[in-house]
Amino acid sequence: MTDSQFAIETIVAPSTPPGQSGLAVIRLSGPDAVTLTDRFFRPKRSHKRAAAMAGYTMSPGDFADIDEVVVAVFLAPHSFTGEDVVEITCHGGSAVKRAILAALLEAGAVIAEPGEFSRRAFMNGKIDLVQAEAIMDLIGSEAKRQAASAYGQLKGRLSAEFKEASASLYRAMASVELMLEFPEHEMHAEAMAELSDQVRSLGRMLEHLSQTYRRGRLIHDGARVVIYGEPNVGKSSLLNAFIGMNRAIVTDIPGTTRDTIEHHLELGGYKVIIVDTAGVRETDDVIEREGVRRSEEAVAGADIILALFTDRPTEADLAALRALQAEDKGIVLILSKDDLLDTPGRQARMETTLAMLKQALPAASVISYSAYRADDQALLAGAIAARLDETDKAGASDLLVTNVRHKQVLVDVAAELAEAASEISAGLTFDLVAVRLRHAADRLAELTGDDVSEMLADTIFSSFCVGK
Ligand SMILES: Nc1nc2c(ncn2[C@@H]2O[C@H](COP(=O)(O)OP(=O)(O)O)[C@@H](O)[C@H]2O)c(=O)[nH]1
Ligand SMILES: [Mg+2]
Repeated sequence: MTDSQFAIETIVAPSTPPGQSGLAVIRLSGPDAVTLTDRFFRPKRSHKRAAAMAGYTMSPGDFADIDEVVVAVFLAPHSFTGEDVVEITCHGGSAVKRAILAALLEAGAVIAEPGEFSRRAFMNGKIDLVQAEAIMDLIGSEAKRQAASAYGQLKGRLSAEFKEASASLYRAMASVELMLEFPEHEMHAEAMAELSDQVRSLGRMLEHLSQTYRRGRLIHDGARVVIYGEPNVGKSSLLNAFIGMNRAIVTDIPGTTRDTIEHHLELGGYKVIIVDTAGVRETDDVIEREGVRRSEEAVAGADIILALFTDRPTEADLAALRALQAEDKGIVLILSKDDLLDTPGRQARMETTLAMLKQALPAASVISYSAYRADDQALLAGAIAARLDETDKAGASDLLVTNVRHKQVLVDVAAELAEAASEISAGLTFDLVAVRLRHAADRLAELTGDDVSEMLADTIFSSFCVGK
């Protein structure tokens, strides 16, 4: 075995996206990060070598005098990866970026794999897996609440909760191991009951945490707001007016919209995916029928449904909406094309419809709407935001599970602990209980990566982007 097999390579990658930008950052991490930087950049003024935030021009050579850069140096272990890290901020033209990267690669740096900087941070114990995933979530955040939740996880709040659960599980395991080790030291019925309670309540705690995923998903993945109603009621016009651009084709021909159209926006700090659908009706047209099928699929996956009507909804319409409400979907009823009515007509319609809806769908909001009135867009935004707040407030904890991987582990471990608690109560042999608890502890450790398998780490890090 040679030394080189153990040598840690110095990795390099652009941390900013490809293409032109004002500035770009090229990041190095590893033992040669500083010497490589020293080789290619010279101090602008009196600096002797790379130092945090010193100004540099490129050294004479093939790419002499093509740019001025700023170099930030973070010496090990006080860096993101725990290794020496250098961030070179240059102008964001492709020629400059290419020249710098080529020089560093030629001199022995290797191009970083996707997620390799974070992977090194994980390997060097700077962050755990939950925090590594939070970094990717923060980078992908489109809305304020989404970013705040990811940042909370990056700061380690969720990891701390997971670690506390592990510690508590290890304590229970210790009691069981003791029993196995010293069978003659029989446990009193009282102590057995206490152990069973301890395991059961830990299981419940983890189950509750897994249930925050409902809200966590809403914040992390975004709320799906689906526009629903018969053809020609004004669904596509609502989408266009609401997002302020002509995204969907609008005509007076029923069945114009065939496919579902999605648009992302931020509303009240939430990420919202608004979905226009073909709507629902019986049709012989093959394409429209597929559109109707997709509309139904969109409705099934909706968090909030904007149900459009130009007439009073029928009993069948209301029954369908009630069924959707029973599935925990927020309903906003929209009386569309309001501008077509004169004031008395509108008033009469609103009054009777409202009375009817209050009875039929007490929890739904109702708004009278026109795609042609600017004020109505704010009204609609307010109605959607209120629904989102309601869903978001449904849980008491402000600690949210936003990652489906975490949720699945919590559900599995909670079930296993419930089982173990029953086994302890039933007086089953401790060998069985010990195996079950150990398995639960292994699963729980997967969360933070305390005992993570190579495969799991590979799966997680390979979805990262280059330069992070
Ligand atoms: N007066 C009026 N007409 C509207 C309004 N919204 C849509 N329309 C018209 O209704 C027709 C159908 O609109 P569209 O948005 O394509 O309906 P969709 O089939 O539900 O998507 C078009 O001719 C629109 O111009 C509105 O708020 N007021
Ligand atoms: Mg349409």
